[in-house]
Amino acid sequence: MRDVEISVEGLTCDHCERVVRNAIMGRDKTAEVKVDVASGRVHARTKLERQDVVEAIQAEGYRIRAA
Ligand SMILES: [Cu+2]
Repeated sequence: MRDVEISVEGLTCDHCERVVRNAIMGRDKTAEVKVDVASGRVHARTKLERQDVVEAIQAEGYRIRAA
């Protein structure tokens, strides 16, 4: 398990939060996901590589903010 921290653009509401959480958990159902909509910060404790988490979020149409 690793901690992955990603900044995501365009998170606005509970729906976005759910979409992001489900996108990550669809690839790792044991992941612990925290989404802070206000700051756009997504934190996941997961067995996935960081890039896998990025791709899961991008696949839902969200952009990753450059670090
Ligand atoms: Cu939303």
